[in-house]
Order: sequence, then structure tokens, then C-alpha cells
Amino acid sequence: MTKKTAREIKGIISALLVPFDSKGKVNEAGLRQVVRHNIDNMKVAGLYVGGSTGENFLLDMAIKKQIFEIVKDEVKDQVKLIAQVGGPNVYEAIELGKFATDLDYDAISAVTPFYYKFSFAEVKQYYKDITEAVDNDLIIYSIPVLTGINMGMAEFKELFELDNIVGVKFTAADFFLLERLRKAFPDVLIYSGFDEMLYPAAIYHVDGAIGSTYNVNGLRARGILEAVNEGNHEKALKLQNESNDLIEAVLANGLYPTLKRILQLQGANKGEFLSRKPMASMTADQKEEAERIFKNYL
Ligand code: MN9
Repeated sequence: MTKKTAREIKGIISALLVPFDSKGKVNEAGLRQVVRHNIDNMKVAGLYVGGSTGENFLLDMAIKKQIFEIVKDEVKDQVKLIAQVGGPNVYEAIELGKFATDLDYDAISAVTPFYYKFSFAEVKQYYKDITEAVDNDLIIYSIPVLTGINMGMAEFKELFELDNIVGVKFTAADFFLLERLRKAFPDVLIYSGFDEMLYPAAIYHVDGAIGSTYNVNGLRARGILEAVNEGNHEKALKLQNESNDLIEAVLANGLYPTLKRILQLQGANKGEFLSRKPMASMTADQKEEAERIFKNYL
């Protein structure tokens, strides 16, 4: 029996950025500021913790748990919390899922297992194992460009039939599939995963969006959802155009390091805001470019 609080997770959800120090440890004071910035200034509806954006796949389990704890302690019940627990190690996913559920996270999420070329039968068994062991709602994290796991209608249908699977974070540019999924599964929560495609995803009635750039651009993203709801497509397009000027420049300069530098410029600036190795730190030129991006596009 799950609590089913996941059903209420709608709107803009930041894939939480995590500042690390030069030793690769979590900068706790900085992380708390990033959480506050998301809630107080970006007005997000929720946080997605332990995603690609959190550099999760570069972390050991103790650090993943530490991040889940710090974030919950800072958020309390102010916004919805989703814990991404998946990866190739299903035993770890289960342990993390239980851990986050005990911390009262509203839902867990699990990326399709990656690295080995798993068959769909194996992917399905992975979701069965996690959902049977963890008493919480689960949101599938589908990001074929990074995992190599491509699923179509038939595969999603089988996964949505599993107990406790309530949604999908759909990080793909396949709008045909997105439209078909929305039409076929009106009760499944569908989250847009590519921030640069939020407006078209909103036209297809996604329930919300989970992404990295919302840490710094959450207000415009909210505006896109509101504009589409009001039927004001001119405004939605304008906000997406402005967002994409920002996203294009951020991607060209190095995604996560640039977003972290912008966070500092927006006032979340205690301690170091580095990435975990082997992700490179920014050069002086990249830092300068990040400052230019902040001035021009935010
Ligand atoms: O999960 C994010 N994906 C990755 C969502 O970071 C791999 C997105 O928010 C992208 O960072 C963003 C920029 O391409 O759309």
C-alpha cells in the first residue's frame, strides 16, 4: 500500500544541482542554499534528487544517502520530493528506494538500467524487483540518448501495468510517442524531460516537467505552463524562445558547471560549487562566458 502522494506532483520540478568541494564531498551549506533558491526564488513545485543533473552516477551510495537526507531536512514538506534511485545496480536501487521512502519522499524514480545492453525482459524485471521491494510510487526515468534503452508503446504499456508505477520522466525528442502515450494513458503522470522542448510537451498535456535548467530559469518555465493553460501560445513561444537562448548557450559552455556558476551569481554561493571528477572544472574562459550568459539571458 503506497501513500499515493505522487499523484499530486505536477508543474515545474527542478532536477537538483549539487555543489561539490574540491575533494568531491558535498558542499552542504551550498546545497541547502540551492534548495532554498529553487523553492523561494524559482517557485518550483518539486525537486528531483539524484538525477543526471545531480551527477548521481558519479557518486557512491553513502553520498547519495547524505544528499537525500540534507534535501529532506531543508525542504520538510514545502515542495514535493522525488528520489532517483536507479542505475545498473538493482540491489542499490532497492536500498536507496527504501531509504528515501523512510525519509518520506513523495515518490521514487528509477532510470532504466544502463551500460550492459539489457533486454526489455530484464528492464521489466528490474522495475518489478524495485516496486515489489519498495513501498512507494515509482516514476520511470527514460532517457534513451544516455542509456541506449529505447522503449515504444508496447514496452511502456507493460511497465505501466506494474503495481506502483505511476509515471514517466520522458527525456526524448520523440513527440509522436509522447502524444500516443498521453492519449493512451490519461492517468499516468508524464513529465517532460528536455527543458528546451517544454512548450511543445505542454501542448501535449504533460503533467509537469523535470529538468536541470529550472534551477536557474524556473520562473520562465512556470510561465510557459501557465501560458499554455491560458491558451496564450504567443506568450508561451516567446518564453520558450528566451529560455532556449539561455539553454543553447549553457549547453555550448558545459551544462552542469555553467548552471552552478549561474546559481552562484543568483545568490546561492556558500562554499565551492564544483562538479565531481571526472567532470572537468571550468576554465577562466568558461567562467567568463557563464557570467555573460547570466547577464544576457536571465
Ligand atoms: O533530466 C535533463 N537531462 C540531462 C533532464 O541533464 C541529461 C535536462 O534538463 C537537460 O539538462 C536540459 C538541457 O538539455 O534539457
